[in-house]
Amino acid sequence: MLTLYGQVMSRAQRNLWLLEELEVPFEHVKVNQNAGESRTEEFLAINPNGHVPALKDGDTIIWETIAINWHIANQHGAGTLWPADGIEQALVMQWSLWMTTELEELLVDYLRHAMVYPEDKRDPAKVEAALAGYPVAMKVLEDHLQGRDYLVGDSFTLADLNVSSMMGLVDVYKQFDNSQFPMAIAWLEKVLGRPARAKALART
Ligand SMILES: N[C@@H](CCC(=O)N[C@@H](CS)C(=O)NCC(=O)O)C(=O)O
Repeated sequence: MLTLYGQVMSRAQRNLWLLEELEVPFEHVKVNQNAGESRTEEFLAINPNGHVPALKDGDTIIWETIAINWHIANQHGAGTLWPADGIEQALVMQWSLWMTTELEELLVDYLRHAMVYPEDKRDPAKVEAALAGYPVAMKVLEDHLQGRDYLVGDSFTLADLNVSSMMGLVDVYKQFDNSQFPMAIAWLEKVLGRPARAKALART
């Protein structure tokens, strides 16, 4: 039995959505990072970085959302969400890492400094940087999605899930000007509408 640590209103949403897509049974421990629960001695023994999520599979503990999803998809999604073809596997990883390196920090900075942090802790420079960086990354997505329904191949894969889940977290993408990105937004709203994501969101 797998154990997933992390509440749905965190990056753990990425893993919860995948587990629901693949209908994998798991125990859900709703560690609340906002209440300091990812920094307890007990949780630091699970993830020494003090972050959620983490996954326990037997004696193995895995952290980092992309690595967790890679493991789950390899074990339970081979030939579906995890493509059989080696080139497509590389492209799934390309898009997953693209999100974490090109867009994710910028979205998180925006969330923190425009929405979550109290006024006196907000840094307007972070908001400015996010507003400047968002269209640059989104143009890459928009250009790639011309004539395509999904990021890799012609069906929904782990690439679509890993990229869209972070943009869908509290609908952060709606905070930006998306008028130049119709294909990307149509793709995003299609994949975020999947029933398995709704099941993950219900795990509050
Ligand atoms: N790169 C990591 C980031 C994990 C992360 O920063 N998690 C946040 C929640 S989304 C967290 O635990 N924050 C609380 C803390 O660091 O104390 C991943 O993708 O798993």
